[in-house]
Amino acid sequence: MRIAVVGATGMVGRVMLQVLEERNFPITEIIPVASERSIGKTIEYKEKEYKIVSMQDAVEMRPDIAIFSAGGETSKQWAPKFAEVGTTVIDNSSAWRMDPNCPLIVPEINADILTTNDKIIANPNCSTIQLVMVLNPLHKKYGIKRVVVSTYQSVTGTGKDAVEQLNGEIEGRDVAKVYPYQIFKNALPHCDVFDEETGYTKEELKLTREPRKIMRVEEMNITATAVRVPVQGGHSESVNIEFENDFDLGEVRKLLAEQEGVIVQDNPDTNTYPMAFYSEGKDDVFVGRIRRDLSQPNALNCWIVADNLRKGAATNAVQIAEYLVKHKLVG
Ligand code: A2P
Ligand code: 11C
Repeated sequence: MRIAVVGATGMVGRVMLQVLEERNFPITEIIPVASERSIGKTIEYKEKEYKIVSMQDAVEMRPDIAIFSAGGETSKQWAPKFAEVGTTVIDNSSAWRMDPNCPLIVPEINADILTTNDKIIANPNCSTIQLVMVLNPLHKKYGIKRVVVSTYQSVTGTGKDAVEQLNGEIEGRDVAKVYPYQIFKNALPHCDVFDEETGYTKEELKLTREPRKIMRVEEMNITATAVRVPVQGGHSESVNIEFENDFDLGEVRKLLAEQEGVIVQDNPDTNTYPMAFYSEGKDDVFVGRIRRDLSQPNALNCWIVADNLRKGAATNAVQIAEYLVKHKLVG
């Protein structure tokens, strides 16, 4: 496969290259792409240096797959140009996710809908991916009625400038602010921009809309509050799930333990629960603090953590590419 990585110098792009390398993805040519200011610089892949090329040059090279992680505007403008020359785009931005013509894929859940005609495939939002990895097996068994999710999101979700803001504030350096306020020693109930009509942030709306499309359910109600915290390892989520039917806690743990890509870490006796710090660099979704909601029948609370740059972004995108190759849907 000839693979273009668009946004190769960014937070997700760098992890993308790392994940492709680790999983030994069958690559004959890697084409790193970034903004005009990075053209000519080099990027390392499997201990070799590769020159960063422009978008237009990359389109003309007609790669088999282009994995995009360079923001929504870049995707809107350039993904169709790649698709036109026959490249399959796997897009990590929010640009195409809710487009009815673009599949929104978490491979463990709905990769079976992919066909050779899908030229722009959307990778879901990071906080959505870790949520649906836990919701889906439980929905299949008990039917989910309503979900209330509150997130605690790592600064890596905003990009490299946000990590620089946090580190600068920790070290007492004068740094450019990506967030409207200091993030060190703070918690901002503000991820992505506000939607004027509803008062929710775009991140909160993604969390309410994307799971229904991925899980192919209309009737599941989700409400969300997304919060940025001074953390780098991964995103955490406090999740309350109300089911149509009653459940057995032991069976819930068993269903989650059996779900590929999910690891249950849940033992109050040993202080065992998922934590952002320990999720960093891992591809799994971790779930713990699984307990009945004592205020409501058929409901439970849990705590879900994942490395937002890996399963939340790069790993999920590479898994989609692996599925395309395995099922001969590309190239
Ligand atoms: P560059 O490093 O040249 O700015 P992050 O999300 O960590 O901030 O990274 C964003 C990524 O998207 C970077 O690789 C960045 O490249 C790339 N990028 C930003 N704007 C464009 C653009 N217009 N065309 C191509 N790549 C872009
Ligand atoms: C965050 N979830 O942590 C975002 C990052 O729609 O792909 C990814 C935004 C997106 O801020």
